[in-house]
Amino acid sequence: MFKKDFVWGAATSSYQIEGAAYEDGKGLNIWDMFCQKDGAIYEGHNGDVACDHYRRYKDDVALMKELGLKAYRFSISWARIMPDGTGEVNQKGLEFYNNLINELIANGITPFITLFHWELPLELHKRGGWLNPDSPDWFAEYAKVVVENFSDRVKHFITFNEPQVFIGFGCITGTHAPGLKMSLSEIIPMAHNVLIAHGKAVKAMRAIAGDLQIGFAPCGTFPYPETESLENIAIARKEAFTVTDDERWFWSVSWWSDPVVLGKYPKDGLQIFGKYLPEGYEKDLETIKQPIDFYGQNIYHGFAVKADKNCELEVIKRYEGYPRNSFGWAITPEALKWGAKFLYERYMLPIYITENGLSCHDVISLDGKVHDPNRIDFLNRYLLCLREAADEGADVAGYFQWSLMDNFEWAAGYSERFGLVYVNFVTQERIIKDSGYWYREVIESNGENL
Ligand code: IFM
Repeated sequence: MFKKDFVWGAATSSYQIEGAAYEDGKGLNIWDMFCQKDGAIYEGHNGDVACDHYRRYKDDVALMKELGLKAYRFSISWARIMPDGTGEVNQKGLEFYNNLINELIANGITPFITLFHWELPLELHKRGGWLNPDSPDWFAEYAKVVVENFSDRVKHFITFNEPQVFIGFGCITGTHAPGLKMSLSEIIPMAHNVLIAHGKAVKAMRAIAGDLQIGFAPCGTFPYPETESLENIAIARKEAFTVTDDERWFWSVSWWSDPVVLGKYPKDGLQIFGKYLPEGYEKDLETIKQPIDFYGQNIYHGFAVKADKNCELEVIKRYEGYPRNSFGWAITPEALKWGAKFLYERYMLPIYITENGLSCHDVISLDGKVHDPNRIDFLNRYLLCLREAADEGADVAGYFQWSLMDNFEWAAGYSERFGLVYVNFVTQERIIKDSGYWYREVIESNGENL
C-alpha cells in the first residue's frame, strides 16, 4: 500500500513549457542559443513559445486541480530571475513565480521547486559554465535568491535534475545544449563542481530557512532480476551501483549520488576516473555531503539481469518486438520496483520518483478526445511495481508523473508527447487525455484501484 500521505504529482521544467523566452527582462540561457543551431533540434523547433505557460499558468493550475494533483514539480528558469546568472535580480521574473506559487497554494497543490533543470544562463556559460571553479558559488547565490523569495510558501526544493544528462548529453555527446564534446579531464572536474554546487546550495538554503525539505534528482537505468532468486537480486543490486569503464559511465547512479549522500565517490569509479579529479578533492566531499531530506530519482526504464552459473552478471538480451515507447525506450516496470528498493537500501532516505512516464505519438480522435490506453497501461504497470517496493519495505514517499502536459522534448522538439494533458502547439488548446482522468482516480484512491 502507498502511505496515507503519499505525494501524487506531475512534473515539468521551465524551458520545456514556459515560452516567453525574450520577455520581461529574462536573460538568455544555453537552450535559447542551442536551439538556433542548424540541425540541433528536430525540425528546427525551439522553446520560444513552448506551452506558453508563462501567460497561461492560471489555466494550467486549473487543469492540475481537475486532475486532482496533490503536488506539482516545476523548475525555475535561472536567467528569468537572474538575467546574468549572478548579481541583478529581475523582479518581473520573481513576480511570475510568485504568482504561480500563490495560484498553486490557492488550489491546494503543494509546489516542489527544482532549481536547475538544464538551463544554464548564457552569461555563465561564457565564463566557462560548470568548469569554472566559481560555478558552485554562482549556484549557491541563485539558490539563496530563490529561497529568500519563495520559502515562506514553498518548503520542498530539489537542487539538480539529472546531472547525468546535462553533463553527458550537453558536454560529452554534444546532442544537448551547450553542444560540446569534452574530454574526461574536463568532464570529471566539471561534474565535481556540480556536486560542490549542490552542497553549497543546500548550505545556503538552510541558512535562510530551517524548515525546508531538500532533495536531489538524478536519473538511472535500473537493472532488475530476471526472476527473483537471491542470486539474481544480488547481481542486480551490484550492477545498479557499478561504475562502468565505457561510454555508459555517465549514467551511473553511484558516481553522482554516493558523494551527495554518503560523502565519498564509489571505489570502482575512483579506480577509473580518480586521476581526473582535482587535487585535494577529498576536502570538497564534506561540502558535497550535506544532510538532505529525500532522495529523488527519475526512472523510465531498466534491463533484466541474472546470475550465470559462476554467479557473474548476465544481461538478458531483449527479445524481438519488445515493448517500447515512441522514443524506443524499453518498457520495463520492474525497474521502478527494484530502483526504489535498491536506492532505499543504499541511501536510507525517503524515495520520491521525481519523473516517470511514457512518450507516445498521441492524436486527437474524431470524438475530440485523446485516447491513450498505452500510457494508462504503462503507468498502471509501473505504479503496481512501485507499490510492491513500498509493500516490501522501501520508504516510497511520492511519485511525479512526467509530464503534466506535452512539451518541448529537447533535441526531439515537439515530436514526442509525454503529457497527461495534450497540447496543440499551434492553437495552445489543452485536452486532458484519458490517462489524465485515469490518474485522477489513482490519486483519489491512493493507488488502491491499481
Ligand atoms: O523531458 C525529459 C525531462 O526534461 C528530463 N527527464 C527525461 C524527460 C523525458 O525525456
